Amino acid sequence: MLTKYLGLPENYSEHGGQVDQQNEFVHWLMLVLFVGWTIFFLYTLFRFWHRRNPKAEYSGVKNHASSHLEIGVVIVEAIFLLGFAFPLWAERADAKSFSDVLRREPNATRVRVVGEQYAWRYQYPGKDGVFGRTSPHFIGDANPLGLDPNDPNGYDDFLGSSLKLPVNRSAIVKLGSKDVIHNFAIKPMRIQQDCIPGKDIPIWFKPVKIMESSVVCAQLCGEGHANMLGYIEVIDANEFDEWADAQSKESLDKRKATAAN
Ligand SMILES: [Cu+2]
Repeated sequence: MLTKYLGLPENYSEHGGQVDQQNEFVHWLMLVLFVGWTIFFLYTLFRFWHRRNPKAEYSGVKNHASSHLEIGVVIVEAIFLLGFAFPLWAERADAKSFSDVLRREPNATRVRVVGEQYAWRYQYPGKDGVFGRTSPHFIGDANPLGLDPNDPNGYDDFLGSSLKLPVNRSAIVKLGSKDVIHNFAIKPMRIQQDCIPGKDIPIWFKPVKIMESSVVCAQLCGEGHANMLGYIEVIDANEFDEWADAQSKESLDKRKATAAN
């Protein structure tokens, strides 16, 4: 109920409500701490006012009320962290969660997202569902992600200039970087993860409403960081399948044409 006062963008993912709830818990705790500390501060001003205490007292506080309160705060924070935040994060990023997703939804969307100074690029695995191998050796103007032309798994892969996803289907996004550390963030999806050079880091979420929004880089990555803006589009699932099939076929046809020459 507090969340509507936090100025959060509308949520478009299945798990987003839990993130907002967590956010709300933390804000309630902060509110309690703020009010508590303010009351304590005012009390101290009054209690130790110099006119009431012309002579300094050296023995200090003798009861343990403050220690008990501090321990109480630590316990509440531990519950938030261990009971809510860790499980929520594990559900997004643990190795087991991906096999669970694929068991539930064998047709889950899979995309590889690569950050570079200062753009996002998207590789789809195509009809076979397997990403082609990539290597920095093959990176060039016509091959920005360095797809290995000799890997058959990559023949039907295609690149997207925006992140297109079907609605109501889980999306497993594998994140990487070509240069420095970036951070893939889609606020309306309540999803965010660092992209680290040399690593493939997967994360998953399920868009539940048709939408268009931005993919932003949430890690200061250089002078063009503020312009590192991508585009996400969640569309009807049939429309997505048609689009993906057509793109995949186009890649295969192109491949056949080059092979024939
Ligand atoms: Cu960046």
